[in-house]
Amino acid sequence: MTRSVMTASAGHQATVTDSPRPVSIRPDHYPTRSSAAVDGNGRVRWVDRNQPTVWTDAVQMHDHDLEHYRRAGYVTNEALLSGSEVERYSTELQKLINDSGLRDDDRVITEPDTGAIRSIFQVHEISDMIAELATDPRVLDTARAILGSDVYIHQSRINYMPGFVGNGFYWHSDFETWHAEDGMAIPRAVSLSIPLTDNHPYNGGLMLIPGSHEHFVPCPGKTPEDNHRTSLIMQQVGVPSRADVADLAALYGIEQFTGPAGSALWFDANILHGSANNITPYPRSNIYLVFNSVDNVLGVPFDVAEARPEYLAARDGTPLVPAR
Ligand code: 6CS
Ligand code: FE
Repeated sequence: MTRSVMTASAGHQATVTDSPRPVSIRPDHYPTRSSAAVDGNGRVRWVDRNQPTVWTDAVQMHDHDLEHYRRAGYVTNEALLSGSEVERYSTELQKLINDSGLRDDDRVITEPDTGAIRSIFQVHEISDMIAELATDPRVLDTARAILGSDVYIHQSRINYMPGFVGNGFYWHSDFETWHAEDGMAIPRAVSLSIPLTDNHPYNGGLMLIPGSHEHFVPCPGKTPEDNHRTSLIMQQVGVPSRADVADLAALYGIEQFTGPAGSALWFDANILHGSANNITPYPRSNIYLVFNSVDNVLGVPFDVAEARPEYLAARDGTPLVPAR
């Protein structure tokens, strides 16, 4: 919709387009939220993934079974980090959590009920040690084998999920948010989650629906302005309907990633996942590094006029160089 306004300065007519959504010139292969297709029963229509999950023909990379990743949309590694590396990174995490200078930083998300730190975003720019992890060949070779190109960090974070008060993350596809709110065109991105405390079934271990990465499930609802101010605490828009979660779970079942500190979980940008609250005394603190292909750099968001801040979604696609 366009309307004419008198500009204050020159007093001449100007035309302002106040379309509520961006005019993205790129085709939207994965319409969601306000552009989701709905059938006669009010159910959204799933969109088949029309891109590969693994973009090379690699079947194995640094102890990762990429055949499993293709099929299930995720793969684990028993021991990516050594015992001494786990110690070093755990000390780094504690340093970050105790850094009072970070407290008022927008990149720090706290639990609303207790004020405990829930997440710290853009940790690869805050901690050199975590930045190094991203260029470690065990990590970078695997990300490049999955995405089939040079890669850069789209997002990094630590999810602390503290004992007793760590709230979980409701079912979602990361890509659905990154598409709608960050302008990521296709799911050519992969997340690496490295536990630095043991991940158990009972302290918020990540649940995944294997195979769900093959279906893009549009989410109902229109994206509120500055959605990230609430979605990173309790995501309400950008989550699939219960009927869709139930259908996917009936189709594929639910699996759970559990593993000792130093193990690893790689999961596809579009796989449906979530985690329960942690009421045990044992924190579930994991580092997350999200790699995006340099051929999939962010553009205009597909469902909001204003892109999210760069600490949630990097817009500089300069490729990572492997540390040798
Ligand atoms: O919105 C995001 O980018 C974040 N939200 C969730 C629930 N998972 C991915 C990411 O950390
Ligand atoms: Fe997520």
